[in-house]
Amino acid sequence: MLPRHHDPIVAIATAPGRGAVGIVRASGRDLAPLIRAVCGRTLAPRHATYLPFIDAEGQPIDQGLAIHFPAPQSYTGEDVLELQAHGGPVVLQLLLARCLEGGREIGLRVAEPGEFTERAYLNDKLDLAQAEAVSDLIDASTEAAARSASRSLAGGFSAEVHALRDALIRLRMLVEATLDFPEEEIDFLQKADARGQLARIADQVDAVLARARQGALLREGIKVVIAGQPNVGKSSLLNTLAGAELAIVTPIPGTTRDKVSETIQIEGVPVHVIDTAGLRDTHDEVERLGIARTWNEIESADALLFLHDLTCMGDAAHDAGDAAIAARLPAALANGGRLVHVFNKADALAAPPQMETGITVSAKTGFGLDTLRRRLLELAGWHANPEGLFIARTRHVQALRRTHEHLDLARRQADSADPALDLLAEELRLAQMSLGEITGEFTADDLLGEIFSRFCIGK
Ligand SMILES: Nc1nc2c(ncn2[C@@H]2O[C@H](COP(=O)(O)OP(=O)(O)O)[C@@H](O)[C@H]2O)c(=O)[nH]1
Ligand SMILES: [Mg+2]
Repeated sequence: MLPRHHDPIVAIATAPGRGAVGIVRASGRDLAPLIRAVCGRTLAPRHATYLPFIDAEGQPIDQGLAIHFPAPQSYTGEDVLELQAHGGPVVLQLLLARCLEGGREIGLRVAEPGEFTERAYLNDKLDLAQAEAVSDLIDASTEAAARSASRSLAGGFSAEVHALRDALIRLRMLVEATLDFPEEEIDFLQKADARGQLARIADQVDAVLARARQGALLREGIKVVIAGQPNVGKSSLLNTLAGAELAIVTPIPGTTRDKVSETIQIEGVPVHVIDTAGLRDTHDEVERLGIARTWNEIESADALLFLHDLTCMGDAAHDAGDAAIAARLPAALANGGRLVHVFNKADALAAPPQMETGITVSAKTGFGLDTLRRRLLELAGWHANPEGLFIARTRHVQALRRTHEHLDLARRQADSADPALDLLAEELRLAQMSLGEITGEFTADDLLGEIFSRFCIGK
């Protein structure tokens, strides 16, 4: 444990700004001196006591509830003090300053982002996947993401990882015991059905991996960029998808100069939709900068909606404009972004054509948008029912992939004509290490620092 993990810490736990109630929270090995200084008395464990919070002269700063959670029955596993005051920024700053003053003798300092949860993790109150779920729950942008984060926090994901780990440990014990009795090596693979066990574990890893991938999608969502020539209806499409007038719509080409973005949800999956400046040759300096940004956005998109205007198709200038964009797309989508052609303004034609190469829509009437939404989910690889899903991160998906790779190598040994049990044992050990990274059993300190630094302060 790093030395900083011994300091008592304090922070405002509620969001900045005004609110009915604001909370200052402290955690440390022994907070008795702090409690005496700020509350002027001792507190019954886990009881809310209404009292004045006092300054150094004994004058009240505010009146509120104080709760003492003695170690180890607290969020962090240490002594925790929670002060619920009125939620004004000045009151809370005063209270924070008073805590720092009253806690000087015990070395109280302001907490860094995620430090409370980091302590909960270090004191075995939560494993790493659960600690990450705390932050994912706070950051959840859709209801489905919030519910899955809550499931991960309750230990749903960790339980599946632990079941895999336990199966791996049993197999490892078998393999390593056999290593100690080399004369039995040949029998071992048959007798203990080591191949069958390996195959079953590998299948389970694949199943968890598939669910984790869906969970990561629920957390991270996908980035969809709408691009095309000016006036084809890009801003209208964003507005219709979002159900709000976010971007300015006019018949004047070149209206949108900066990107406008909105996160919408499709079946609970967050979809970050970005409207961009229309792509054309222009001498307007501001518009040119906007167009350069459009191309940057396209390069990092998971999906690009290349919007065409059905009412202009066949017009030579318009078709040349579309062709010029199309020529640049392969390079811009080199990072794997998927291209979807979308033909807009179907409502303006008596008989809108069914375009085989893409989806026909009307941003004005909403025609075709359900098909478009389904296509986006399909491109993202979403095929889950958010019920029962747990939230996951790219980090977890990668760890499961590595587990899968080590199991593959182990199976190759087991299946070879002359299996080397020591190599098999080593691959199983590596597979278990990769799994352990998810729950934090084997996780480097710098990765921990990186994970917790992305939390908000006071959590
Ligand atoms: N009839 C019809 N007009 C549309 C549709 N979508 C956009 N427009 C019109 O096309 C013009 C340009 O729209 P806008 O969304 O600003 O296009 P952008 O330049 O690509 O962002 C506006 O006059 C819109 O009202 C549509 O689906 N049907
Ligand atoms: Mg626009």
